[in-house]
Amino acid sequence: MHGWVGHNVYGAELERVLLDSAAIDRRVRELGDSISRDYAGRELLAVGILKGALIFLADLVRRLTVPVAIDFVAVGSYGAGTESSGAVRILKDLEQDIAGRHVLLVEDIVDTGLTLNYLLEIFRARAPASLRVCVLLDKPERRRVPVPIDYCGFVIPDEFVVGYGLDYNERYRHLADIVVLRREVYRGSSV
Ligand code: PRP
Ligand code: 7HP
Repeated sequence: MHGWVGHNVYGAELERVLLDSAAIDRRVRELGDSISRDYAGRELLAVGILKGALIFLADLVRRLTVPVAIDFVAVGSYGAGTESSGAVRILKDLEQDIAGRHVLLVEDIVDTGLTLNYLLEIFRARAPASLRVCVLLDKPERRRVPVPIDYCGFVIPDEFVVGYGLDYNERYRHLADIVVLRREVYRGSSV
């Protein structure tokens, strides 16, 4: 496990570990258990929202005890910084037809809610048998549109976090822990 062993192993841009890999692992197991119970007897289509959800999805599906297919969608909402422009669009659509399927949208973080709100609207129109949302991190203070969350890993404060799939300018996705980015790093960023 990466740790905060008396010095900043991550470099000057990072402030502190918010959730270490052991805590994440425990919570992902619990989420997997809940989802497996709820979907018993059904087959699931887990849809990961690229790229942030990649690592969470990979860990989560390995905790499921129901049959599961995997697909991905990519959307654009953020530029090269920490603030949403408000505009969301699909960059890569699903490869599978979701009509009549039990779809679970898997997301790393809900911030303003714009990304999930947009995808839920689009996917609802495709007539899935059911459509639920599983997010690892929820940052409710930042919400601009309400989003129904069926499975939530952690509620976190309004701080910019990286690691476990989450990035800042495409960096830090590979960290095993979820770590707070120093405000000085993105303060003054135009996006
Ligand atoms: C991030 C994150 C979520 C979205 C959440 O994605 O992974 O998808 O923003 O923000 P919202 O609730 O305000 O819409 P980003 O667009 O940075 O792409 P990435 O997943 O490729 O990092
Ligand atoms: C998007 C996003 N990406 C990485 N870290 C955060 O805290 C974020 N909020 N919204």
